Amino acid sequence: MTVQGLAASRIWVAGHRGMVGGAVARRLEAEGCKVIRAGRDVVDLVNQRAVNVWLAETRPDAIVLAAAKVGGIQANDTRPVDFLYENLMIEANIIHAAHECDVERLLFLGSSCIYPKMAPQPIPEDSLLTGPLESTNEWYAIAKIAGIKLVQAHRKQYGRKWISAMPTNLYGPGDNYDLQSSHVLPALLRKFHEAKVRGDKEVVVWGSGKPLREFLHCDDLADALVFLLQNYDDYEHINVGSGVEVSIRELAETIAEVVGYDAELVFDDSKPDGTPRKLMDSSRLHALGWNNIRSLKDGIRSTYEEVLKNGF
Ligand code: GFB
Repeated sequence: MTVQGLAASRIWVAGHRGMVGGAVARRLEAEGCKVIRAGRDVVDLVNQRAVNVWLAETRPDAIVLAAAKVGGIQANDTRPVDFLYENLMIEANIIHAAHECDVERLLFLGSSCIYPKMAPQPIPEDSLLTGPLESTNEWYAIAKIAGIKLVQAHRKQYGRKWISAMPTNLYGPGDNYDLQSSHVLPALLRKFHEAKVRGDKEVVVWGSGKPLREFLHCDDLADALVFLLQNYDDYEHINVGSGVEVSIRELAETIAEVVGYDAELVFDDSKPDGTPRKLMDSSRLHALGWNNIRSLKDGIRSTYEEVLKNGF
């Protein structure tokens, strides 16, 4: 049984098929860990009994809980049951089974949307539960807040050395490029690429283009998470952001530059803007000694290269 420096530990990455889980699995393998992967055909994460049985047989040293139902603003806004129910079930089942099986370390992943819509900016960890949530993603946010609390409850009642990290808006290889359910960065990358291929004069951007967002490459997140598994053991969740925010209009302009196509931006105000601003205060993480962040343009460039090679 090992975990301390992580090397040679057996770590279950729940959600390895997703963008974040995939990045975490790659990063842990580079650290010398044995990564355990289990697809839906092996264990159904919304079924408590199935998770209990599988985990009791598998007995990992640690779990990175990256499995979740995720999506962009429209998916969140139109499928509240999926985002609330599935996420509650997945996290509760895994966390409960981890306790039953006495798993030493667990890292739960949340999201920056857990914070109040009008939280102070940059958003410190202690602004959690200080005000109303943004309505387009309150379902997902409530599920993720419950996950943080479940981890804290296990620390408090059973002394578990389990932690939670809250990443900002993410992008990178393995992202979802479906234009209805994706997040803004992959959506605009695809829209600009297809506009270039077709020679379109316009690209449609949802909302006003004014909301501000912070973006982090999933490989940078994975690096931060490995750092946290090695260096962080605290009751409070911890923010993981890049510290750089851009407006959606600026994001579209940067993507246009990377793709190399100058189309007119048409703003579709029938689509929601969501939270006006969502910049996280990641100073606690930086004070611990992690600050390994690539620039947004470099990250978009390598992501675009990847989709040109492997397709959307
Ligand atoms: O990335 P996104 O879907 O999610 O949208 P959130 C961010 C902003 O980009 C919104 C605008 O103001 C969108 O209206 N936008 C412009 C677009 N064009 C597009 C487009 O083509 N597609 C998309 N998707 N957006 C999500 C939450 O919020 O962030 C989740 O719903 C989660 O719960 C995730 O927390 C990180 O940043 O608004």
